[in-house]
Amino acid sequence: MMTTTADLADDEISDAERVFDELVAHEKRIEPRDWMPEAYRKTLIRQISQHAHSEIIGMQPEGNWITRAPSLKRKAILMAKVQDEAGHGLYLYSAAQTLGITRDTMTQQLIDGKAKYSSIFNYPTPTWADMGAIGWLVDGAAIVNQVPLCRASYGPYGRAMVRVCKEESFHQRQGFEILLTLMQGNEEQRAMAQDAVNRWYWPSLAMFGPPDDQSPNSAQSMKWKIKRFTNDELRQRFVGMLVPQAEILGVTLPDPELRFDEETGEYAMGEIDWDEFFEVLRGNGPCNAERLERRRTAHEEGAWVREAAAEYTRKQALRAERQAA
Ligand code: FAQ
Repeated sequence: MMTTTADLADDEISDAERVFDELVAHEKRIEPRDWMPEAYRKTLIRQISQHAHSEIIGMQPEGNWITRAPSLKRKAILMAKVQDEAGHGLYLYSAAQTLGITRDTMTQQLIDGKAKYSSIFNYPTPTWADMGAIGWLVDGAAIVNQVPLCRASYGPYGRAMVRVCKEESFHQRQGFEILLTLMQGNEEQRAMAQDAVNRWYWPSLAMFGPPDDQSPNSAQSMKWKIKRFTNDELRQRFVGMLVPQAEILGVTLPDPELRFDEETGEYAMGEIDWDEFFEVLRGNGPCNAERLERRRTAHEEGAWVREAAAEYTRKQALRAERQAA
């Protein structure tokens, strides 16, 4: 049973708040039955639902290549990967539901265009090499962002992340392997791989969110131990991971200013196009309209499945009632 602030008297709230603060301070998990500040609940619903929507919308750019994968083996792998993303969406919607929001409400917010999902999924996938670049860069960024979320203070979110990260790490390796195969191919194949890396590199850096001085949610989310690192810290970690892998692949990262700064011990990098990022967030990216339309149509076309499932549940309950009588 969920305990909300409305259930408690004022002195009980301060006791509950003290217990909450202690649990967070001692790296203990907050569970659905525990009291939590309303703002904590709201932040979690915001982040987890956006994350779930990202996984679901994120099926589309790769889904585009299932019918055109270059071999049966590649097709089977891609289908499994896209199905994994659907599974991640389901774990995440389930985690958000423990906070008192329904799946229907979240879905409605998404198809009405009122909910955010990751900027990255609003870019097109014109070539097979995009499957490699998405796996290497997008899943790579997702892992760097999500491994610390396995320690998120909210139990259902952190536990969902453990499984998600295991699967993402397989996804990343399959993307790397697609690019490696192309880079060992002919000139045209190598050019295709480099072109995909050129197009996905900057959007994958933007996935980590706005720079720290323009990230309104980071400070509070870190105090609550939902986030463990800032957006810029994780972006920096990601670039550090990519540089040696790009060398093995033989691809160039498309940032002429990228260099290791001995003094700071960090990579110095060129400026991300934040205007483009905020335009994508406002719904004006290259594929925003297409992604939402596809999701809306799929939801409408799936209405009969939801109705059939509800009817089956109703009949099962009736049968159980009759047997009990
Ligand atoms: N896109 O104050 P902050 C994947 C919004 S899963 C769109 O820094 P916060 C798997 C942010 O929501 C990818 N919006 O916010 C896969 C906020 O707006 P709001 C998704 C963004 O929450 C791979 C505002 O900007 N991963 O890739 C973005 O502290 C391949 C201000 O930002 C997650 O969701 C963005 N990139 O930090 C699937 C991970 N960045 O809500 C298929 C969990 C920021 O105030 C194929 N989420 N915004 O209106 C997080 O870690 C955090 O929510 C951040 C943002 C880091 C994304």
